[in-house]
Amino acid sequence: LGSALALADDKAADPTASLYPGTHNDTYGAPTPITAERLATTYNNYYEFGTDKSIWRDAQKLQIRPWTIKVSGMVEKPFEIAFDDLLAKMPLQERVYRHRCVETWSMIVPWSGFPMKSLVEFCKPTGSAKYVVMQTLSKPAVMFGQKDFLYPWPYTEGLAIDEATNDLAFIATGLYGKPIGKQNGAPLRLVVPWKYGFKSVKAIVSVEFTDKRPVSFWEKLQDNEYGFWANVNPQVPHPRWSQATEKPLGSDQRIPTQIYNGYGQFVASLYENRKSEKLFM
Ligand code: MTE
Ligand code: W
Repeated sequence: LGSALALADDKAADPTASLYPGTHNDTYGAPTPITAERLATTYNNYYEFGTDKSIWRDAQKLQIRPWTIKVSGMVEKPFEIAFDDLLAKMPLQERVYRHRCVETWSMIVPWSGFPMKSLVEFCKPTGSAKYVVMQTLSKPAVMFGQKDFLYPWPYTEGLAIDEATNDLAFIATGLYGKPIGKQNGAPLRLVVPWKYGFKSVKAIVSVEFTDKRPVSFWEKLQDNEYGFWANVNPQVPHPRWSQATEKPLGSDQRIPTQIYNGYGQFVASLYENRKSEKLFM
């Protein structure tokens, strides 16, 4: 009973719960079948809490209020903003997206949040900014995975500005019509559904604009296996496994993987002038 009460308190204490799910937007499709909530919230990749999929309990120890996001680099004026203040300024929407992990599992989930484009505009980058870099909180006392010095913490990911301002790029603050759970990246995480899941950095505390392409977490660790662009392509195998098919969470049948994870009509044009790059790993 004690823990049930604590859980209820936690929910009641979330000052943003009534905002969800936000306005439903199916401009980018309404894929089915939606993955069971229990699966999407108990099978996670979040190396800060360990390398297996069952980190959801440990992730509950993370404190997400207060939460500050620092905006820096090539912007008109660097600033910090509290998550709740940012959320109040952003147009909340719900979008159902496919998600494809580089390890070949996949899911279809209803995210709530706002376009990354709205965040970029709010940050007021200068004309010379070419990339946006996002980092996860650093808190080894709770995120005990960060004590493992073999990894280049904090988790870092980046997008080219034209990717970040493509309307498909999303910042998720909710999932299944509620504030997003800690295991899925609370209070805010990136969602770029045409790329492998590792690009979608969780628990963001900093947004930096730069003219130099950043080196992301997995790229730093193993650049021959995980590149910067990481667009989904069934025809380009990972060096150690095929990317031709995927296993939806909760299903025992593999299905074909689609180029750009099925979002080519919205994003393929971003790469017209980048054909010489390693776009698909
Ligand atoms: N973000 C951080 N900070 N740490 C991580 O380990 N894993 C990534 C991405 N974002 C990861 C992260 C990977 S590989 C995937 S597939 C997705 O988160 C998983 O998101 P989910 O747990 O919400 O399904
Ligand atoms: W992944």
